[in-house]
Amino acid sequence: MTKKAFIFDLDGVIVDTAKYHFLAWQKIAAELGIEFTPEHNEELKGVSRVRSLDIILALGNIKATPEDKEKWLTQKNADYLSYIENMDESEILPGVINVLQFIKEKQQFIALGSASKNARPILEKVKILHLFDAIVDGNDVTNAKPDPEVFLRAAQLVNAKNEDAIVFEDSVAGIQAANIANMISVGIGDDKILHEAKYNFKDFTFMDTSFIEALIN
Ligand code: B16
Ligand code: MG
Repeated sequence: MTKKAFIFDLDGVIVDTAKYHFLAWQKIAAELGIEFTPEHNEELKGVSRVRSLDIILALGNIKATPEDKEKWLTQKNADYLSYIENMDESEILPGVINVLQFIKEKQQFIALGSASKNARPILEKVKILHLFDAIVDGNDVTNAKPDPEVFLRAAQLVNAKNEDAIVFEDSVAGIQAANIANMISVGIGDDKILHEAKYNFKDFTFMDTSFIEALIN
C-alpha cells in the first residue's frame, strides 16, 4: 500500500507558540504607540515574520525604512527566543502525541510544514524532532501560505504524491495552501473560521484513531 504523508503545521497545531509571538509583537507595537490586541494577533497566524511586521505597521499607519524594519524584526525574534527558551514537552497540545505515535506505528510518513524559522529548535525543545521524516520551515521556502510551496516540498521530501498527503493546519491560509496543492486539508480549531477545510476537529483529542486509519486505507 502507498505510504501517506501526514504534514503538520507547528504553531497552533503541535504547540501554542502564538502566545509568545503575541507577547513579542506587542512589545514592539507598544514602543511604536500601536494598539495591538489578541484579535489583531489572529491575523498573524501562519503568516511570516516579515509580513507580520508589515501588518502591524499598517495598523499604526507607520511607514518605516528597511533599516528600521530589520531592527524591529531582529528585536522581535530575540524577544520571542527568550520567551520560548524554557519550553518543554508539557507545551505539546492535547492529543498530538497520540496521533503522532499512531501514525508512526502504522509506518506512515510524518512531516512538518511551518512558516516559522524557529521550527527545528522548538521541536527539539519539546522532544519530538526524532518523529519527523521531513521538516520544511520558514528557512526553506520563499512563498508564504496560502502558496502551497511549504507543503509541496514536504511531500516531495518523503516521495509522496500530493493526493497522498494530509495537512493538519490551524490557519485559513494554511488550509487554502493544502487545498491548492490538492492535499487533504484537516482544520484544527474553529470550524467556522476553517470552513474551507475538508475535515475539522476542535483539537486532536476529538480525533479518533479510526479517522487516521481511514485516511491510510
Ligand atoms: P518565526 P506556523 C508561524 O508558524 C506562526 O503561526 C506565525 O505567527 C509566525 O509569524 C510564523 O510562524 C513565523 O515565525 O518568526 O518563528 O519565523 O503556524 O506556520 O507553524
Ligand atoms: Mg499555525
